[in-house]
Amino acid sequence: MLVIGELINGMYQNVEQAIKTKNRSIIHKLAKEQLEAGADMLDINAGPHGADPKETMRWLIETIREVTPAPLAIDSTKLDVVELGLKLAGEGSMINSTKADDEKLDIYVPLAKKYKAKLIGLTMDKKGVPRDKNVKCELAAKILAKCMEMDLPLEDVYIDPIVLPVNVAQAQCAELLDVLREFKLISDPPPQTVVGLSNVSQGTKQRSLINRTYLVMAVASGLSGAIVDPLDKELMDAMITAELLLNKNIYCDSYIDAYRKR
Ligand code: THG
Repeated sequence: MLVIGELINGMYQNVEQAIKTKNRSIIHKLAKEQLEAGADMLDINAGPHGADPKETMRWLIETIREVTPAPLAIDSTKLDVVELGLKLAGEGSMINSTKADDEKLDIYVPLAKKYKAKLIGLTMDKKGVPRDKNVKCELAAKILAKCMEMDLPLEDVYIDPIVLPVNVAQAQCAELLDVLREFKLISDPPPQTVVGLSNVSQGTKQRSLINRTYLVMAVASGLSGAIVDPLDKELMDAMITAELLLNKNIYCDSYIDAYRKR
């Protein structure tokens, strides 16, 4: 399971504040803590309010590089921010993300290739997030076809079916689990998948419980990666245990410690 830490996001008040005041130690701490807690990668998002997202992305990456060479997922809808992020973050980074429109794929797939980066493809296009399962599968197939056509290795591609909050789109939560299972029929080997897990609990009062319950269900439905809060220990323990029960790791009494130590 690819674990991507979500905490360096200007959506969070502490990060927004750190960006404003150039407080490097807050960013250092968030980077180190998430990796120690089991994140394989860190999602980096300059946030919704910044006046200069490129400069913010530069500052965040340079600050993170003072403490770790870990791979980074560059989370931005702006092409120039993504490209700058890939340049600064170096090999093994990830583009988060592209939509499934041809115009977007024609830019982002070659960009991923150029920087030897992984690529998240969202199953949405200009028209927005489709409700229909079949449309989601069609968009996933379209992303994969484009990557194959342009020689981007499919092991570097992750399809994101887009998790919506349970309090506004309840039926979509169950549907997304079906979609994860149906994705497996699209290609052989099946495509890798990723979700922004915390979306599911936005605006609810039981965030941690909802997040970890949904993560276990999604892992059982074949999910291969997730953008999560890795400092939520119960979430990480639930994920590790789900993978154990799905026979992905060998049982021993100390399987949680063993996983954490890799
Ligand atoms: N798919 C992909 N990338 C993504 C998402 C996705 N990146 C962003 C997001 N979704 C995943 N990351 C987060 C980060 C934070 C929160 C949710 C998802 C979150 N933040 C608090 C909130 O909104 O309540 C912020 C408030 C605070 O605590 O200060 O929930 O789906 N590819």
